[in-house]
Amino acid sequence: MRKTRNLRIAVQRSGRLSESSVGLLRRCDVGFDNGLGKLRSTARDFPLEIFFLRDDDIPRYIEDGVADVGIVGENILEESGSNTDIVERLGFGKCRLSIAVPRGDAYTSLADLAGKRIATSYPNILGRHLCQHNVEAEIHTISGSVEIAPGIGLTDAVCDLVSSGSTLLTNGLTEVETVMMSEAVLVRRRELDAELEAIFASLLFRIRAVGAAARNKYILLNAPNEKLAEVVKLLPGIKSPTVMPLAEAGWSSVHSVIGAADHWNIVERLKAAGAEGILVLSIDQMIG
Ligand code: PRT
Ligand code: ZN
Repeated sequence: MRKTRNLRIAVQRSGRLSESSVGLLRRCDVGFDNGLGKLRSTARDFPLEIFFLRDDDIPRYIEDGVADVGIVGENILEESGSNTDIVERLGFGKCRLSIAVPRGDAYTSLADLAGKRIATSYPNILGRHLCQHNVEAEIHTISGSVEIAPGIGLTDAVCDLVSSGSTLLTNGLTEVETVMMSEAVLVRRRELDAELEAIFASLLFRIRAVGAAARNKYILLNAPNEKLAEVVKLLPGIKSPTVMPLAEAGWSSVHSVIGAADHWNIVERLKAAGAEGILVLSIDQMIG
């Protein structure tokens, strides 16, 4: 009997995307061992092999056919110029690639950087951005601690990833321009044979179900029947809320799914509308 092949997925070994990438696969019920220092692992209950790599290497590994799919920051993908396809935005590792200048320096537009020196680990993205705006500047490519470059007199500005902004702040820099927004994405090699394509479709089905679950909450509540119409109006549900009579006459139990982003707002309005015993639960997987 022919052994089923494994789809090979590349994830970051250790860094900002590692925990969420591994967590996502685990929430898809893909069980594997990722002990410290492990470079690859075979899933126990899904035809998947996981490669743990440096994030910068992931696009190349996929393009070269060493891995089939991967989880990587859009910033890395864009910088690599790789022709892998983004299949899904994953909602973690959110940041932006921004230009920053020393606090107090006059800045009105990108044109102010003409002839200036800019330190970055993203020379390709920055180069394209400057070119699009017809600005010629000198790009200094450095691989780490970009934010110290102006302070030590190496450059006039930086172009680096920002999330909270505290690194820029502590280094006396002000963000003046967003070059790109980024988050972790699921990417794939264009050409997959039928067998791998089918495995990928199953994995994607699970990833989407986990993603949808994370964006929603399951809500249960009791409401007196005379308030039911008002309560139900606040609850869209997947199709519409489930309403069932309680053992106590005159009361109903209402079940529904609501967006996680503003669920507190809805809960407050439900309470004000007469709902009682409101329970809000996390969802593991949600298939529309
Ligand atoms: O070893 P390996 O090469 O795999 O890892 P790495 O050190 O190159 O990458 P890592 O783990 O730092 O980041 C992996 C990915 O996380 C990046 O490619 C981005 O897609 C994403 N990400 C999200 C970030 C940030 N947020 C982020 N804030 N990557 C880096 N930073 C750095 C930034 O460079 C700066 O030094 O954090 C600092 C700024 O953070 P704030 O919060 O002070 O603004
Ligand atoms: Zn890296």
